[in-house]
Amino acid sequence: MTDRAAAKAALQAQTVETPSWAYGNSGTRFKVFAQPGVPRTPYEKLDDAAQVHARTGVAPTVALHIPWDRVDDYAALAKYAAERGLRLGTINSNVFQDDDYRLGSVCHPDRAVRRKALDHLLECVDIMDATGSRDLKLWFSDGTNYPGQDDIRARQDRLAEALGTVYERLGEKQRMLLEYKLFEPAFYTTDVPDWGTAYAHCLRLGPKAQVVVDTGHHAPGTNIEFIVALLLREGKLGGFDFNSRFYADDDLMAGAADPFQLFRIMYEVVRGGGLTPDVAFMLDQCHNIEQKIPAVIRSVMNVQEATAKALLVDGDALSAAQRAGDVLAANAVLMDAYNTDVRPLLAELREETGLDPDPVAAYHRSGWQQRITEERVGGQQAGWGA
Ligand code: PSV
Ligand code: MN
Ligand code: MN
Repeated sequence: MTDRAAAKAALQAQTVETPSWAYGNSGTRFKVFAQPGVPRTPYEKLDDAAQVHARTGVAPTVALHIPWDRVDDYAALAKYAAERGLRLGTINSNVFQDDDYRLGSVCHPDRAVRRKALDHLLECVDIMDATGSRDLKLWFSDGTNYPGQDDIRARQDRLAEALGTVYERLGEKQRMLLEYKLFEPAFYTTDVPDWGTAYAHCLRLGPKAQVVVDTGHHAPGTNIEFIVALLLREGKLGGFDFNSRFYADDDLMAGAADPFQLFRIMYEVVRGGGLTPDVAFMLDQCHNIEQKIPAVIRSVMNVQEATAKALLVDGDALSAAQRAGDVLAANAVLMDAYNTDVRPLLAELREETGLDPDPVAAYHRSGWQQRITEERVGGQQAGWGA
């Protein structure tokens, strides 16, 4: 038997962090299509994120990207967020958009470049102190393009040294989330290409170092839910960057390309006791051609739908079938949950908490899109595809 009331309580407690860069203009290396009304400042990104939270009720934090969201006074930015019912979330470092990083950042062969990258990471922790953020997200574009270009093992040593210094700088309640990615922009070796590499570094560092799983960062066919189950089991799953992909790191809306995969991931989260604040559920996506705010709302809803289905899996029936070795029955239990239409449950939950049951429609009715289209001229690029 599944408990609808318990499922609703869990859904009410789950929050999804939205990324500041999802609100800005973005694109591919071929073209950035500017959209009317996009934010011109980090403050305006927060205004848009507040719309997402107002409609969904479960998106109270916003991830920042430094330097894309650089401001003079981070405490003031945090105050501005609080006035809108938001908090500043994960700080994303950026050691990939500078000419100096041609051969890497913290893994670069030149000590001076490594130092520059490390200083940026340490500055990000200073910013966390000012914003009250818990997590520092580290994604490194470091790698090589040609066999022999650099020493693979020496690069791991340099990485470990930098990570160790950042780890020592973290406050009592702060964490670092190490993100892996199979390839791109490096095409031969990547210095943190997979969960195993991230896990090995995090294990050495200690409990404040955790792995973050970006759903778009694996080889096609990779069983991501297995990775999730394993990391949770080892106490090393720090969070997710949700997005969906058809080919590579497409950064499409979470749950759009493969909702079944998102369900399977969320099932392992629920199964492994990961539906807690210790696991950060973040979006990391860009909206190149679709309207941004409703796309973020839709993505949050997609995460909620996958979570709802995972919560509806009949655990007793599933383990009975598994114990009996009844393959088909076990699979049917999982598929029954996946095939449940959870939209009425979520609509009910929203109504119970004073929200419109249809967040996207409510957004379109709100007049916000018209207002920003008229008021904002010269929107800021998210940082991608320049
Ligand atoms: C680059 O692939 C990336 O999408 C990583 O996933 C980071 O999380 C994100 O950019 C922000 O730096
Ligand atoms: Mn990511
Ligand atoms: Mn990515």
